[in-house]
Amino acid sequence: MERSFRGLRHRERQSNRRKGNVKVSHGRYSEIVVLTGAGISAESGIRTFRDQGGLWESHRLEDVATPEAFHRDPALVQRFYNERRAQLPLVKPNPAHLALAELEKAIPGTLIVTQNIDDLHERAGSHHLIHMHGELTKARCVKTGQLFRVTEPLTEHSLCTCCVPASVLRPHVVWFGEMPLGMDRIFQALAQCDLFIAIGTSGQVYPAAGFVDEAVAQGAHSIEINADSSHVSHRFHEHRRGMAAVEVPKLVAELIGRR
Ligand code: BV8
Repeated sequence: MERSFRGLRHRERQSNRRKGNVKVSHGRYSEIVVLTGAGISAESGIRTFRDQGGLWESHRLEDVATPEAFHRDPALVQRFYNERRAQLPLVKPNPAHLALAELEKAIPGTLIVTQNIDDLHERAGSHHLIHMHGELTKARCVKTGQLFRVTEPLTEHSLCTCCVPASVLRPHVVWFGEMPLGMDRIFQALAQCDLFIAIGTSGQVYPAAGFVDEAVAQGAHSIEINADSSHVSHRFHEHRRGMAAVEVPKLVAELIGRR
């Protein structure tokens, strides 16, 4: 049923495209999903994971980004996130983040799904935003799941204030092997978008790397913006090779019809 419905929408969308009467708001697209990865924050000075000098060069993923690592050495894991959290006040959104906030204002059907745990999209002014891998600025009670804003470095002795006796506070970050956040909302948006854009992601981590397939299968157009090719470049209709701070503002200007 689902597949045939998608097929109908796909054919309808294709025929609409031929007739040229695709839903129009400012440009050709009105329901846009934007997936961002570490590459969009690179020009703000935040290290990526797998580029030269990336985070996984100085830490083994297994030592700092899995539930087992936190169980084995909570002090090391808390230090790893304290170091990254301490960088946030020293960096700021770059033109790519700012352009996406402008896109959301011009085309309200825009949703950003970010794999990043920094707060640069919010600080750029984006609101329709899902942090599918969590947020550096928040911690979570391991027992109740209640969230707390982090105002000082966490240690292995950091405790919640929602339980008696108090429970351990962990970074509000999705580690490998854990369920990403907002998946229902994400799959719903992918099922109805007419444009899917991936910016600065290597396409190596699932389920995020598979989102392009979901969008393209139901008829969306797809664009990849990356300084290089990614593991899923071949899944995209269109490629904009270059730095996000240059290519994203250019694409947004096209989409909102600004010269
Ligand atoms: C899940 C938070 C089930 C932490 C991250 C065994 C057991 C369980 C699961 C698995 C398993 N084996 C495989 C899996 C799946 C696993 C996975 O994919 N592993 C990989 C390594 C093979 N995934 C998971 O475990 C996920 N959970 O599967 O649960 C499930 C499945 C389906 C539906 C529901 C549940 C959870 C994964 C989340 C892990 N947490 N981050 C933290 O940040 O510390 S992942 C981490 O890597 C980042 O958050 C980011 O999300 C991810 C990908 O990194 P990128 O953002 O792409 O960054 P990268 O450095 O790789 O690339 C940068 C790109 O930018 C490059 O392409 C570069 O060219 C480009 N670039 C650089 N500069 C610029 C630029 N582009 C433009 N301009 C520039 N200036």
